[in-house]
Amino acid sequence: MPIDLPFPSLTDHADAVTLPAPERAQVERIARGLVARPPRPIDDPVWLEAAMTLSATLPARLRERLRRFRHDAGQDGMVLLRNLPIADEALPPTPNVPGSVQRLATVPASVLALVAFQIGELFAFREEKSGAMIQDVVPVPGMEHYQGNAGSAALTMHVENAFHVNRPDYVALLCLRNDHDDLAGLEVACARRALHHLSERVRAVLSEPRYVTAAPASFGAAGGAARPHALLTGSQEDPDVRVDYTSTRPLDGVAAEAMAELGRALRQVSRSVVLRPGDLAIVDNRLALHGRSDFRPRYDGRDRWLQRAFIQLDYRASRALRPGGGRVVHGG
Ligand SMILES: O=C(O)CCC(=O)C(=O)O
Ligand SMILES: [Fe+2]
Repeated sequence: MPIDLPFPSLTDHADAVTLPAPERAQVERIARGLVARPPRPIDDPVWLEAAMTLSATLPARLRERLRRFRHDAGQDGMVLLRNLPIADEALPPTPNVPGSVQRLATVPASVLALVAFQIGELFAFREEKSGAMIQDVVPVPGMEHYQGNAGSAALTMHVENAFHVNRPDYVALLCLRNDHDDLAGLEVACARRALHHLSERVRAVLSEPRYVTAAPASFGAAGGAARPHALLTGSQEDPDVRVDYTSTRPLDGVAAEAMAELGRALRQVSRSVVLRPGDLAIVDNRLALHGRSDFRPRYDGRDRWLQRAFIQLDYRASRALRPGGGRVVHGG
């Protein structure tokens, strides 16, 4: 006999959940309350604490869905929440400067923080986007070919901050605007699906410390010397993955072949999701890589605009790199 729940589960189509209107309205009320309540600077510990507290008042069915996702990110290693409130009637022009972040609370930034706090701890890196908790992912003029989120050429598949010992467990991307042509696809490729396309021999090579991943230039000397690591770790039948197809380097020819095989397998199982305004993709950064297809920005204030947050489960694990117990990881 199934146990009676006080509420029905949100209907789930594979890994996408569309928030019903009453839930959307409830999320919007909470977010607006958070915007109205001083202080408004997002990175102020008082604001972050209020966001954490209010996240407990999100609709029960949404919290249940997030709880299940945290337990198991499924075969795709991601969940897509649709129809979140982003106050689009009040949306300013898409920012177009490098390093753009959200400093003051807005409805979308609050929604992102509220959801993030129901999964784990919101955190950021001092060396990236000035350590802001809510960051803009926007195309920047002159950076079209940059291998980072300011670019608009295809962004190669990566585990976020793969070089870092305290890399995010989850990357959350909330869409405020899509590109003019509805072309930009968030690509997500999960190791769980890719594994079936790899031979035992290749998996064995990928499980050995035959690779190094460099820190991005922005991390500078703080990145330290890259230590050899495996691309697949943990359970042999359900491993974690750690690779960035721009900054991970194999240490020998056999390792290089295996890494290329993994790349082919990941491409075979990769899903492209064209995010619509109000869509929030949360990618399990231990199980899945992500990237982005190319698109054509116009720099007219209506370009593609995502807001991004990083989430960590074991907050204690990064304590040594978070001076004063704050949410910003220093160096690595
Ligand atoms: O633009 C995107 O869809 C993803 C960009 C990205 O990889 C990131 O912001 O971490
Ligand atoms: Fe990324």
